[in-house]
Amino acid sequence: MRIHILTLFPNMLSGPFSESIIKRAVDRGLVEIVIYNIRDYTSDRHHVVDDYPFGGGQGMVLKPEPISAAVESIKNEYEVSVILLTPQGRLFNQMVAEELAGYSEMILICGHYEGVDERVREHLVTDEISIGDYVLSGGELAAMVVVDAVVRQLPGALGAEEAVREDSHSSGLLEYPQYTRPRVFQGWEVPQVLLSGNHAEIARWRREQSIIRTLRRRPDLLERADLSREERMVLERMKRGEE
Ligand code: 9D3
Repeated sequence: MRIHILTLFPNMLSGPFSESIIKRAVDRGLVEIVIYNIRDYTSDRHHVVDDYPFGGGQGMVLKPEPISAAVESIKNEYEVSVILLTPQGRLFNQMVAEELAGYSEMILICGHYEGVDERVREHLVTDEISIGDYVLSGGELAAMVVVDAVVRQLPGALGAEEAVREDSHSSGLLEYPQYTRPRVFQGWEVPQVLLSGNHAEIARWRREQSIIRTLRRRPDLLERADLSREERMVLERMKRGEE
């Protein structure tokens, strides 16, 4: 997979991609990440990337020419998805990450300022993504989130053990509480069941903790969670108990 990132702040992006799982995926040749400074695609003497909005109003708008020139320089004989990171895009989630992981090449455009000239959206962009309902200063952090979530989906990006763990956690429930040594820290004890050596009981306790935690914190996840008939029944009883 090849990911091209267009930004006005290329320095924001280089660091995170040189660490951890993404670095390993790059080193293994699973993904190539290329960063472009939109300013390098201006053709005027002062390298202007933004301008005042037609019709007036606050803030600046990113001009279409440099973004178009950058996109056109990247496009090749293959189909390339052009994704604008914007608060107005569709909400990013694991399903979208899996969808993007199936692409062989994509361009991520990081917006900034008050926005991007609408003609970029209309004629160059094939998809728009937001990473959540909060205001960021630009699309760079959003691009990093998208790249991280997509790259770890690529076959071979995770170690064998990590991949197996991912699998066993795809139940749609929140994770159970984890503990490590010491057994008592500042008088705070580890739940007795985890020290019992009874693996069946430990598995049962963890499952129950996952369900309770999901009910309390993310009840929206329960509808689609992978629960047995018996667990559904227990859940209904717990719900009624909370009312
Ligand atoms: C004045 C109205 N603002 C929209 C709420 C304008 C505006 C704010 C922040 C326009 C762009 C931005 C910069 N943010 C992004 O480019 C961005 C973003 C975000 O702010 N939140 C969640 N996902 C994303 S993806 C790109």
